[in-house]
Amino acid sequence: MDYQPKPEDRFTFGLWTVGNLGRDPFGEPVRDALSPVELVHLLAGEGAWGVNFHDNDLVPITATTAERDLIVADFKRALVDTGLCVPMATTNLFADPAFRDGAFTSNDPKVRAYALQKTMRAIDLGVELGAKVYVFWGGREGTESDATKNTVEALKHFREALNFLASYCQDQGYDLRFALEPKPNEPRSDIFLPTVGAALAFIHTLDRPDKFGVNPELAHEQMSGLNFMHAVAQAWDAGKLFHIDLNDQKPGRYDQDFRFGAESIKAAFFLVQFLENVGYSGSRHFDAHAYRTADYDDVRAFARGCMRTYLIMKAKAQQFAQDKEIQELLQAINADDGSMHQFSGAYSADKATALKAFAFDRVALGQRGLPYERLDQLLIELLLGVR
Ligand code: GLT
Ligand code: MN
Ligand code: MN
Repeated sequence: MDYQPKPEDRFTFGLWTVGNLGRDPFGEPVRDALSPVELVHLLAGEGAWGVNFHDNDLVPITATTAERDLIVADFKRALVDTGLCVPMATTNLFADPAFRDGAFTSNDPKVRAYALQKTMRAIDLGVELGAKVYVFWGGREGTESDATKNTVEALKHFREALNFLASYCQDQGYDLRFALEPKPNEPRSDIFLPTVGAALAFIHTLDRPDKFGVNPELAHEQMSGLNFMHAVAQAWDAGKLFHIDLNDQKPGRYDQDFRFGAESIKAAFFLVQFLENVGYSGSRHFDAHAYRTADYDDVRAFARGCMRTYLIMKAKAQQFAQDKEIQELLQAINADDGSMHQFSGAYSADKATALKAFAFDRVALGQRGLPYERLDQLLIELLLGVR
Protein backbone atom coordinates (compact mmCIF):
# COMPACT_ATOMS: atom_id res chain seq x y z
CA MET A 1 0.00 0.00 0.00
CA ASP A 2 1.27 3.46 -0.82
CA TYR A 3 -0.81 5.44 1.71
CA GLN A 4 -1.02 8.33 -0.74
CA PRO A 5 -3.77 10.83 0.10
CA LYS A 6 -6.57 11.11 -2.43
CA PRO A 7 -9.35 13.72 -2.73
CA GLU A 8 -11.92 11.18 -1.52
CA ASP A 9 -10.03 10.95 1.78
CA ARG A 10 -11.19 14.54 2.44
CA PHE A 11 -8.02 15.60 4.23
CA THR A 12 -7.97 19.26 5.15
CA PHE A 13 -5.68 21.61 7.06
CA GLY A 14 -6.19 25.13 8.36
CA LEU A 15 -4.04 27.97 7.05
CA TRP A 16 -3.09 28.39 10.71
CA THR A 17 -1.75 24.83 10.98
CA VAL A 18 0.95 24.57 8.32
CA GLY A 19 1.21 28.36 8.62
CA ASN A 20 2.02 28.16 12.35
CA LEU A 21 5.23 30.11 12.94
CA GLY A 22 6.32 28.27 16.08
CA ARG A 23 5.60 31.13 18.48
CA ASP A 24 4.92 29.97 22.05
CA PRO A 25 4.49 31.75 25.40
CA PHE A 26 8.25 31.59 25.92
CA GLY A 27 9.63 32.10 22.45
CA GLU A 28 9.46 34.14 19.29
CA PRO A 29 8.47 32.75 15.87
CA VAL A 30 11.04 30.41 14.33
CA ARG A 31 9.65 30.25 10.77
CA ASP A 32 9.08 33.08 8.29
CA ALA A 33 5.45 33.59 7.38
CA LEU A 34 4.24 32.11 4.09
CA SER A 35 1.36 33.84 2.32
CA PRO A 36 -2.03 32.11 2.13
CA VAL A 37 -1.36 31.45 -1.57
CA GLU A 38 1.98 29.78 -0.74
CA LEU A 39 0.31 27.70 1.96
CA VAL A 40 -2.35 26.51 -0.48
CA HIS A 41 0.40 25.37 -2.85
CA LEU A 42 2.28 23.66 -0.01
CA LEU A 43 -0.85 21.71 0.98
CA ALA A 44 -1.71 20.80 -2.59
CA GLY A 45 1.85 19.54 -3.06
CA GLU A 46 1.38 17.09 -0.18
CA GLY A 47 -2.00 15.82 -1.38
CA ALA A 48 -4.52 17.64 0.83
CA TRP A 49 -8.09 18.02 -0.46
CA GLY A 50 -9.06 21.25 1.25
CA VAL A 51 -7.95 24.27 3.21
CA ASN A 52 -9.81 26.05 6.00
CA PHE A 53 -9.22 29.45 7.55
CA HIS A 54 -10.16 32.06 10.13
CA ASP A 55 -11.08 35.42 8.60
CA ASN A 56 -7.77 36.90 9.69
CA ASP A 57 -5.62 33.99 8.49
CA LEU A 58 -6.59 35.23 5.04
CA VAL A 59 -7.47 38.91 5.45
CA PRO A 60 -5.54 40.87 8.12
CA ILE A 61 -7.79 42.55 10.68
CA THR A 62 -6.44 45.93 9.54
CA ALA A 63 -7.11 45.41 5.79
CA THR A 64 -9.23 47.89 3.82
CA THR A 65 -12.06 46.61 1.62
CA ALA A 66 -9.90 47.10 -1.47
CA GLU A 67 -7.05 45.10 0.11
CA ARG A 68 -9.50 42.40 1.13
CA ASP A 69 -10.81 42.04 -2.41
CA LEU A 70 -7.28 41.71 -3.84
CA ILE A 71 -6.30 39.07 -1.26
CA VAL A 72 -9.47 37.09 -1.90
CA ALA A 73 -8.97 37.24 -5.67
CA ASP A 74 -5.38 35.90 -5.31
CA PHE A 75 -6.58 33.17 -2.98
CA LYS A 76 -9.37 32.12 -5.33
CA ARG A 77 -6.84 31.86 -8.15
CA ALA A 78 -4.63 29.61 -6.00
CA LEU A 79 -7.64 27.39 -5.29
CA VAL A 80 -8.40 27.09 -8.99
CA ASP A 81 -4.71 26.44 -9.83
CA THR A 82 -4.38 23.69 -7.24
CA GLY A 83 -7.90 22.21 -7.18
CA LEU A 84 -8.14 22.69 -3.41
CA CYS A 85 -11.54 23.57 -1.91
CA VAL A 86 -12.61 25.41 1.27
CA PRO A 87 -14.99 23.11 3.17
CA MET A 88 -14.92 25.04 6.47
CA ALA A 89 -14.36 28.57 7.70
CA THR A 90 -14.31 30.23 11.09
CA THR A 91 -13.77 33.55 12.88
CA ASN A 92 -10.81 34.65 14.90
CA LEU A 93 -12.54 35.78 18.08
CA PHE A 94 -9.54 35.27 20.33
CA ALA A 95 -6.36 37.03 19.13
CA ASP A 96 -7.31 40.69 19.24
CA PRO A 97 -7.06 42.45 22.63
CA ALA A 98 -10.69 43.52 22.17
CA PHE A 99 -11.59 39.91 23.01
CA ARG A 100 -9.50 39.71 26.19
CA ASP A 101 -12.66 38.92 28.20
CA GLY A 102 -14.44 36.93 25.53
CA ALA A 103 -16.38 37.70 22.38
CA PHE A 104 -20.01 36.52 22.48
CA THR A 105 -19.82 36.21 26.27
CA SER A 106 -17.87 39.37 27.07
CA ASN A 107 -19.36 41.43 29.86
CA ASP A 108 -19.16 44.46 27.54
CA PRO A 109 -22.16 44.82 25.16
CA LYS A 110 -19.94 46.70 22.66
CA VAL A 111 -17.52 43.78 22.46
CA ARG A 112 -20.43 41.36 22.02
CA ALA A 113 -21.86 43.48 19.20
CA TYR A 114 -18.43 43.81 17.57
CA ALA A 115 -18.00 40.01 17.76
CA LEU A 116 -21.31 39.58 15.94
CA GLN A 117 -20.33 42.08 13.27
CA LYS A 118 -16.92 40.42 12.77
CA THR A 119 -18.54 36.99 12.54
CA MET A 120 -21.17 38.08 9.98
CA ARG A 121 -18.37 39.48 7.80
CA ALA A 122 -16.31 36.32 8.28
CA ILE A 123 -19.31 34.16 7.36
CA ASP A 124 -19.75 36.21 4.17
CA LEU A 125 -16.09 35.55 3.37
CA GLY A 126 -16.32 31.84 4.11
CA VAL A 127 -19.45 31.42 2.01
CA GLU A 128 -17.89 33.38 -0.86
CA LEU A 129 -15.09 30.81 -0.90
CA GLY A 130 -17.43 27.82 -0.74
CA ALA A 131 -17.49 26.85 2.95
CA LYS A 132 -20.37 24.59 3.98
CA VAL A 133 -19.43 24.23 7.66
CA TYR A 134 -18.80 27.13 10.00
CA VAL A 135 -16.87 26.43 13.21
CA PHE A 136 -17.30 28.27 16.50
CA TRP A 137 -14.36 27.76 18.82
CA GLY A 138 -14.95 30.01 21.81
CA GLY A 139 -11.35 30.20 22.94
CA ARG A 140 -11.85 33.37 24.99
CA GLU A 141 -15.37 32.54 26.15
CA GLY A 142 -14.65 31.83 29.79
CA THR A 143 -13.12 33.13 32.99
CA GLU A 144 -10.06 33.15 35.19
CA SER A 145 -12.12 34.04 38.26
CA ASP A 146 -15.81 33.30 38.55
CA ALA A 147 -16.15 36.52 40.52
CA THR A 148 -15.93 38.28 37.13
CA LYS A 149 -18.81 36.82 35.19
CA ASN A 150 -22.24 35.38 35.73
CA THR A 151 -22.13 31.94 34.10
CA VAL A 152 -25.84 31.73 33.32
CA GLU A 153 -25.79 35.25 31.82
CA ALA A 154 -22.75 34.32 29.77
CA LEU A 155 -24.51 31.24 28.40
CA LYS A 156 -27.53 33.40 27.60
CA HIS A 157 -25.31 35.81 25.64
CA PHE A 158 -23.67 32.87 23.86
CA ARG A 159 -27.10 31.48 22.92
CA GLU A 160 -28.34 34.85 21.68
CA ALA A 161 -25.27 35.28 19.49
CA LEU A 162 -25.60 31.83 17.91
CA ASN A 163 -29.34 32.36 17.33
CA PHE A 164 -28.66 35.75 15.77
CA LEU A 165 -26.03 34.31 13.41
CA ALA A 166 -28.18 31.36 12.39
CA SER A 167 -30.99 33.77 11.52
CA TYR A 168 -28.56 35.99 9.62
CA CYS A 169 -27.53 33.00 7.49
CA GLN A 170 -31.12 32.03 6.87
CA ASP A 171 -31.88 35.62 5.79
CA GLN A 172 -28.94 35.55 3.38
CA GLY A 173 -29.97 32.17 2.01
CA TYR A 174 -26.60 30.65 3.01
CA ASP A 175 -26.32 26.87 2.90
CA LEU A 176 -24.22 26.63 6.05
CA ARG A 177 -24.17 24.38 9.09
CA PHE A 178 -22.52 25.37 12.35
CA ALA A 179 -20.16 23.29 14.44
CA LEU A 180 -19.36 24.15 18.07
CA GLU A 181 -15.82 23.20 19.10
CA PRO A 182 -15.41 22.46 22.81
CA LYS A 183 -12.23 22.89 24.82
CA PRO A 184 -11.85 22.78 28.61
CA ASN A 185 -9.23 25.49 29.12
CA GLU A 186 -6.42 27.45 27.40
CA PRO A 187 -6.26 30.28 26.69
CA ARG A 188 -8.86 30.94 29.45
CA SER A 189 -8.50 29.23 32.78
CA ASP A 190 -11.97 27.74 32.23
CA ILE A 191 -13.79 27.84 28.90
CA PHE A 192 -17.59 27.61 28.64
CA LEU A 193 -18.97 24.45 26.95
CA PRO A 194 -15.82 22.52 27.90
CA THR A 195 -16.63 19.11 26.40
CA VAL A 196 -18.47 17.54 23.49
CA GLY A 197 -21.19 16.44 25.90
CA ALA A 198 -21.69 20.01 27.15
CA ALA A 199 -21.90 21.33 23.58
CA LEU A 200 -24.39 18.66 22.54
CA ALA A 201 -26.66 19.58 25.43
CA PHE A 202 -26.35 23.33 24.71
CA ILE A 203 -27.38 22.85 21.07
CA HIS A 204 -30.83 21.77 22.21
CA THR A 205 -31.37 25.13 23.91
CA LEU A 206 -30.91 27.01 20.59
CA ASP A 207 -33.70 28.22 18.29
CA ARG A 208 -32.53 26.06 15.37
CA PRO A 209 -30.84 22.97 16.84
CA ASP A 210 -30.96 21.30 13.43
CA LYS A 211 -28.41 23.83 12.10
CA PHE A 212 -25.89 23.14 14.88
CA GLY A 213 -23.54 20.24 15.46
CA VAL A 214 -20.10 19.78 16.97
CA ASN A 215 -16.48 19.88 15.89
CA PRO A 216 -14.76 17.59 18.40
CA GLU A 217 -10.98 17.92 18.66
CA LEU A 218 -8.97 14.91 19.79
CA ALA A 219 -6.55 16.88 21.96
CA HIS A 220 -9.31 18.91 23.61
CA GLU A 221 -11.22 15.87 24.89
CA GLN A 222 -7.94 14.30 25.98
CA MET A 223 -7.09 17.48 27.91
CA SER A 224 -10.27 16.76 29.89
CA GLY A 225 -9.10 13.18 30.42
CA LEU A 226 -11.90 11.84 28.23
CA ASN A 227 -12.09 9.11 25.60
CA PHE A 228 -12.21 10.91 22.25
CA MET A 229 -13.79 8.09 20.27
CA HIS A 230 -16.63 7.88 22.81
CA ALA A 231 -17.29 11.61 22.42
CA VAL A 232 -17.25 11.30 18.63
CA ALA A 233 -19.54 8.27 18.76
CA GLN A 234 -22.04 10.14 20.90
CA ALA A 235 -21.98 13.10 18.51
CA TRP A 236 -22.44 10.71 15.58
CA ASP A 237 -25.31 8.91 17.30
CA ALA A 238 -27.03 12.28 17.80
CA GLY A 239 -26.56 13.19 14.12
CA LYS A 240 -24.26 16.02 15.20
CA LEU A 241 -20.81 15.11 13.89
CA PHE A 242 -20.51 18.01 11.42
CA HIS A 243 -16.71 18.25 11.44
CA ILE A 244 -13.69 16.82 13.27
CA ASP A 245 -10.28 18.16 14.36
CA LEU A 246 -7.56 15.52 14.40
CA ASN A 247 -4.26 15.93 16.21
CA ASP A 248 -2.59 14.48 19.28
CA GLN A 249 -1.53 15.24 22.79
CA LYS A 250 0.30 13.82 25.79
CA PRO A 251 -2.11 13.31 28.71
CA GLY A 252 -2.46 16.15 31.16
CA ARG A 253 -0.49 18.75 29.19
CA TYR A 254 -1.24 22.11 27.61
CA ASP A 255 -2.87 22.05 24.16
CA GLN A 256 -0.02 20.53 22.19
CA ASP A 257 -1.68 20.12 18.77
CA PHE A 258 0.77 17.41 17.77
CA ARG A 259 0.75 15.56 14.44
CA PHE A 260 -2.13 13.06 14.26
CA GLY A 261 -1.06 9.75 15.79
CA ALA A 262 2.17 11.15 17.21
CA GLU A 263 1.36 10.01 20.76
CA SER A 264 -1.86 8.05 21.24
CA ILE A 265 -1.62 5.29 18.67
CA LYS A 266 -4.43 3.19 20.11
CA ALA A 267 -6.81 6.16 20.43
CA ALA A 268 -5.99 7.14 16.84
CA PHE A 269 -6.77 3.60 15.69
CA PHE A 270 -10.16 3.42 17.43
CA LEU A 271 -11.08 6.83 16.08
CA VAL A 272 -10.21 6.03 12.47
CA GLN A 273 -11.86 2.63 12.77
CA PHE A 274 -15.01 4.33 14.05
CA LEU A 275 -15.14 7.04 11.35
CA GLU A 276 -14.54 4.52 8.57
CA ASN A 277 -16.97 1.91 9.91
CA VAL A 278 -19.87 4.32 10.27
CA GLY A 279 -19.14 5.96 6.93
CA TYR A 280 -18.48 9.51 8.18
CA SER A 281 -18.29 11.55 4.99
CA GLY A 282 -17.14 14.96 6.27
CA SER A 283 -13.70 16.52 6.30
CA ARG A 284 -10.83 14.86 8.13
CA HIS A 285 -9.35 18.10 9.32
CA PHE A 286 -5.91 18.16 10.91
CA ASP A 287 -5.83 20.91 13.52
CA ALA A 288 -2.22 20.48 14.45
CA HIS A 289 1.12 22.09 13.82
CA ALA A 290 4.71 21.02 13.36
CA TYR A 291 7.18 21.03 16.24
CA ARG A 292 8.85 24.37 16.89
CA THR A 293 12.08 22.75 15.73
CA ALA A 294 10.76 22.32 12.19
CA ASP A 295 11.74 24.18 9.05
CA TYR A 296 9.36 24.18 6.09
CA ASP A 297 10.70 20.84 4.81
CA ASP A 298 9.80 19.41 8.17
CA VAL A 299 6.41 21.19 8.11
CA ARG A 300 5.74 19.31 4.88
CA ALA A 301 6.80 16.07 6.57
CA PHE A 302 4.38 16.94 9.39
CA ALA A 303 1.46 17.37 6.95
CA ARG A 304 2.33 14.15 5.12
CA GLY A 305 2.64 12.35 8.44
CA CYS A 306 -0.88 13.33 9.58
CA MET A 307 -2.45 11.98 6.39
CA ARG A 308 -0.21 8.93 6.17
CA THR A 309 -0.94 7.85 9.72
CA TYR A 310 -4.67 8.21 9.08
CA LEU A 311 -4.40 6.00 6.01
CA ILE A 312 -2.24 3.45 7.83
CA MET A 313 -4.86 3.29 10.60
CA LYS A 314 -7.56 2.87 7.97
CA ALA A 315 -5.67 -0.11 6.54
CA LYS A 316 -5.23 -1.49 10.06
CA ALA A 317 -8.99 -1.18 10.62
CA GLN A 318 -9.56 -3.24 7.48
CA GLN A 319 -7.03 -5.79 8.67
CA PHE A 320 -8.84 -5.94 12.04
CA ALA A 321 -12.13 -6.63 10.24
CA GLN A 322 -10.52 -9.46 8.24
CA ASP A 323 -8.45 -11.06 10.99
CA LYS A 324 -9.94 -14.50 11.56
CA GLU A 325 -8.82 -14.92 15.15
CA ILE A 326 -10.01 -11.46 16.13
CA GLN A 327 -13.36 -11.91 14.44
CA GLU A 328 -13.90 -15.32 16.07
CA LEU A 329 -13.29 -13.77 19.47
CA LEU A 330 -15.69 -10.93 18.69
CA GLN A 331 -18.32 -13.41 17.64
CA ALA A 332 -17.90 -15.38 20.84
CA ILE A 333 -18.09 -12.19 22.90
CA ASN A 334 -21.28 -11.09 21.19
CA ALA A 335 -22.93 -14.51 21.15
CA ASP A 336 -26.70 -14.48 21.66
CA ASP A 337 -28.62 -17.74 22.19
CA GLY A 338 -31.93 -15.95 21.64
CA SER A 339 -33.32 -16.82 25.07
CA MET A 340 -33.67 -13.15 26.04
CA HIS A 341 -35.41 -11.97 22.88
CA GLN A 342 -38.70 -12.29 24.71
CA PHE A 343 -37.63 -9.35 26.93
CA SER A 344 -35.86 -7.09 24.43
CA GLY A 345 -37.13 -4.23 22.31
CA ALA A 346 -40.00 -1.93 23.18
CA TYR A 347 -41.72 -2.05 26.55
CA SER A 348 -44.95 -3.90 27.07
CA ALA A 349 -46.74 -4.62 30.35
CA ASP A 350 -46.62 -8.36 29.61
CA LYS A 351 -42.89 -8.26 28.98
CA ALA A 352 -42.31 -6.40 32.21
CA THR A 353 -44.39 -8.90 34.18
CA ALA A 354 -42.60 -11.87 32.58
CA LEU A 355 -39.17 -10.32 33.14
CA LYS A 356 -39.91 -9.58 36.78
CA ALA A 357 -40.87 -13.22 37.30
CA PHE A 358 -37.93 -14.74 35.38
CA ALA A 359 -35.40 -16.74 37.44
CA PHE A 360 -31.80 -15.65 36.58
CA ASP A 361 -28.77 -17.65 37.66
CA ARG A 362 -26.91 -14.60 38.98
CA VAL A 363 -23.92 -16.59 40.23
CA ALA A 364 -23.43 -18.22 36.83
CA LEU A 365 -23.64 -14.79 35.16
CA GLY A 366 -20.81 -13.56 37.32
CA GLN A 367 -18.61 -16.61 36.84
CA ARG A 368 -17.84 -16.31 33.17
CA GLY A 369 -14.43 -14.95 32.23
CA LEU A 370 -14.11 -12.82 29.11
CA PRO A 371 -11.17 -13.12 26.70
CA TYR A 372 -10.58 -9.38 26.52
CA GLU A 373 -6.87 -9.68 27.33
CA ARG A 374 -6.45 -11.98 24.34
CA LEU A 375 -8.44 -9.68 22.10
CA ASP A 376 -6.58 -6.54 23.11
CA GLN A 377 -3.19 -8.23 22.73
CA LEU A 378 -4.16 -9.28 19.20
CA LEU A 379 -5.01 -5.65 18.45
CA ILE A 380 -1.70 -4.47 19.89
CA GLU A 381 0.20 -7.00 17.78
CA LEU A 382 -1.75 -5.92 14.74
CA LEU A 383 -0.85 -2.29 15.42
CA LEU A 384 2.78 -3.18 16.05
CA GLY A 385 2.91 -4.89 12.68
CA VAL A 386 3.56 -8.48 13.71
CA ARG A 387 0.22 -9.87 12.55
C1 GLT B 1 -7.11 27.45 17.35
C2 GLT B 1 -7.66 26.39 18.24
C3 GLT B 1 -8.32 25.31 17.46
C4 GLT B 1 -9.53 25.74 16.73
C5 GLT B 1 -9.26 26.73 15.69
C6 GLT B 1 -10.56 27.21 15.13
S1 GLT B 1 -8.24 27.98 16.19
O1 GLT B 1 -6.00 26.98 16.68
O2 GLT B 1 -6.61 25.87 19.04
O3 GLT B 1 -8.61 24.19 18.25
O4 GLT B 1 -10.02 24.63 16.04
O5 GLT B 1 -10.96 28.43 15.63
MN1 MN C 1 -6.07 22.27 19.96
MN1 MN D 1 -9.41 22.72 16.84
